[in-house]
Amino acid sequence: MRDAQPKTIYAKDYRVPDYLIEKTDLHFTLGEDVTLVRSTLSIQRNSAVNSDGPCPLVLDGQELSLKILKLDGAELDQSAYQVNQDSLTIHDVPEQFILECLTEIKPQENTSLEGLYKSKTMFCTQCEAEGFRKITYYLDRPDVMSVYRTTIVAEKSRYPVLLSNGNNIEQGDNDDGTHWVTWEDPFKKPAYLFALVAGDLSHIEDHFTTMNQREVTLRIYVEEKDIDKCDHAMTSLKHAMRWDEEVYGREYDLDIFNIVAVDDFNMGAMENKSLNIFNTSCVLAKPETTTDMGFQRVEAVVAHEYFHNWSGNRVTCRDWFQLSLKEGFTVFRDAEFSADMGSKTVKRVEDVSLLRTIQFAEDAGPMAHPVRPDAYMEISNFYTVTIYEKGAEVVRMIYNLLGPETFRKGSDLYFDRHDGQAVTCEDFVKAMEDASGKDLTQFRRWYSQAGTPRLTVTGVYEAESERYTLSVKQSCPVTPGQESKQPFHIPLTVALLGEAGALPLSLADPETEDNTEVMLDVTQAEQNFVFEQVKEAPVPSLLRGFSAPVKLDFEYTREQLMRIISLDSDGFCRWDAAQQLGTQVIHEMMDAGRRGERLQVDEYLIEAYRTVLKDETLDKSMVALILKLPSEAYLAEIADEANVHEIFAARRICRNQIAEALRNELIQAYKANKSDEPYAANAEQIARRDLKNTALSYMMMLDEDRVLFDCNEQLYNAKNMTDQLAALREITNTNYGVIRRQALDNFYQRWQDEPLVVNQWFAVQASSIVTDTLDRVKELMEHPAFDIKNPNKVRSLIGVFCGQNPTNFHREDGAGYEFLADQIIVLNDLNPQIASRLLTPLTRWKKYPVESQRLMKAQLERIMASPDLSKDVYEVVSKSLK
Ligand code: B3K
Ligand code: ZN
Repeated sequence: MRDAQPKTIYAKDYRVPDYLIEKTDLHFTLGEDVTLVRSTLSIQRNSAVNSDGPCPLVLDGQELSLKILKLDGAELDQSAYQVNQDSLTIHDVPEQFILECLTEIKPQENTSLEGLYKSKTMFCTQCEAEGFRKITYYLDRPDVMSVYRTTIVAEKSRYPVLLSNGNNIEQGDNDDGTHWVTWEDPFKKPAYLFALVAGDLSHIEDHFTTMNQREVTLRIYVEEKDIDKCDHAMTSLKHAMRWDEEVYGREYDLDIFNIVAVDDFNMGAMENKSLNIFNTSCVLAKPETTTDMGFQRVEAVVAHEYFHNWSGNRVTCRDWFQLSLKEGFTVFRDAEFSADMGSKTVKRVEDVSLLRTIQFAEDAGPMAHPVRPDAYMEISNFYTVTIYEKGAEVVRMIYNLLGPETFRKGSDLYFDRHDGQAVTCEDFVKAMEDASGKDLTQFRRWYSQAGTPRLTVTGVYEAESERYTLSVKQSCPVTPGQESKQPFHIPLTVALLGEAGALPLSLADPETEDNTEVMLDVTQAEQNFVFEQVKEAPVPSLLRGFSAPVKLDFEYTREQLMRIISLDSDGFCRWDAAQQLGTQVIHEMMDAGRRGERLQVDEYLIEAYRTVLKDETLDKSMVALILKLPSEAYLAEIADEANVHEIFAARRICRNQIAEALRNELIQAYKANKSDEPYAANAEQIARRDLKNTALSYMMMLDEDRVLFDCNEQLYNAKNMTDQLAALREITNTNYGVIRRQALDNFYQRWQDEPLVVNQWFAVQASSIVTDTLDRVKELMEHPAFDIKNPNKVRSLIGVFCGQNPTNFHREDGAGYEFLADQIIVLNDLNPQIASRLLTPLTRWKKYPVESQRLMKAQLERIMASPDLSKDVYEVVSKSLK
């Protein structure tokens, strides 16, 4: 292990900083071997700390080589300070002083992609959460906010573009072939929002006039070869800027907003003040090379990072335990934005799907943590679906509890009250409480209790008294460190469906227009809700819009589910009812398989799908959503013991029988949704392509030459990447070795110069169901286009194989597990953040049959025993083995 015993940091130990840094002046000399960083910091004692005695100054710093240290102009003697692995301590300092520090760093050798590093030929930074300490000695914590002035010196021919936060205030050329630029950011910010970029970049430029008529210059910097892939990001940025003004009243606050695309990046993007740095995968898009999902991702991530300018930058986090304060809120904001830009229902279904598979699994695993964690060893491990997606659901529940207008008052109050401050989740809830007068005391448990609550609901109809009673029980499983849970405040939105549609509800608020829907406040372990004057036996439509991040059990009959699918006005509930129907059917097939009987799909499901396929009044996106069976990942998540092979087999046979029974309808849907119109990433076209490709995917189960021909034709003639990749995915899943090989080779030949498309090519192969996929993945790791130092490549090949190919990853011989452990051990040295993220599938070992458990655990133990484990990997492995 690198650090003898990684320390656990506890939220309860938070103390305000002893010192503050008023001004930060940075001077970078970028070199091909070393980079020199001169920092000049105006430091003073924090008046908020009540102590008179002397207090050493402890600055964070890692992997720095200290050259000079001066206090108020005088160089410090070595006896005046102490340097160790993680810090620089100056024993005795005055109340107020200037500290000058010269350090040397080696960005070229920095493969962790944290701090200052090189991505291909350009320099770039990633400082969140604790990367700034790899640049210079500093108080690298978000509650120390400073004004930055940054000068960058670099060779002009190699690095014509030099960028940092704020405004470019001065620049010039030197005689030695270098040039320099000075940037000044007028807004105080924590070090994690610092950014620097130097490279040979091209840009597109546009302008935005804010609601108060301020002109903002918008630029997107990319490599010259990608300049034709920036328009969508620029349009998305302008939409996001307008949306934030209209929906939240938030205006942009500087004259310039820059986005830079880099190839080597640990996550999607980073919201550095006025200089957002993006993974190329989240900014570049054009129809020929980018799928519909890719277009949507660019729009969402551009918006997300932009929205951080208020929810994150203007108002930031006091400490990293508050991470969801900015991330949960910003994800909620970007989800609402995407819903407004495209299809609301599809966006909601996608988000709920992700939550119910990935986040619920995290909540049930060894790394489960509350939305506001109490402790961590390595904060990078806490950029999780719980902090982001569950955090967004918590904000959404507040939104639903308060209603849109009051929520807006709450957010206005929050931004006004805390502008320029580093605050806590509690401050956010308090602002919402103060603005609404609503008591959120019990609601706050969503921030402190981990685990997914379960609601068990039953309904009783008494015809004589026309009364319908819903009984709701809530519980929440034990999670690491939390043995017992107190009841949550759960907003449960319901409707009652009669034969012809939703019934009026006695419990509905008389002031709202819609008297067919009501939000019930579930606050106790057991609670009854009585509806009066219910004229017929209803089918309850529960958790409408997925009103809370919970698991809900209600024993629906198939007829009841069908009523929801056919007439519920809530898109989420219709989709969910279809998922429940699919789940019931697949479970029955699995039971039959265990009894040694033939697996036969229930006619009822086929008829339901037939009705949906024929219904011309239905939205195409809804048809496509309903036709998709519950995913293997979801079926595994809801199982007590996940038998992935059984799930895979039952689901596949189910798909096969559906395809045979609905052959004509599917072919009809496929043909009817082909189109020659020019590509647009709008909701209507996306829905049509989705339906067409969902139909194709079923048709390919038929094993008919004609279908294979159509699929090949789509692969070779499609004018957009969505259709091409859908066809390639199908062919890659077939057993026709020659056709498969040919299709993959051709695809690579065609797209070899487009790294993002090559990543998709890796991913399609890594997710293939053919049985020799692991061998192919190993072979691809030797492919010239693969690079283990590039996180996108690692995610596309290793990540997809281990995380999205259950049958092959869980091979019975354990070779999948061994392969992953091998990669973790290599990546642990190169890039600990990526290594630790990749570990996730192994951490879930307790979920699988006992023989798999043994094999998975053995690999975790092997990783644990390997030398020099990073904090990142150590934390995840040690918690998993507990
Ligand atoms: N705030 C960054 C995430 C940084 C992750 C650091 N390990 C991107 C985002 O959420 O917008
Ligand atoms: Zn974010």
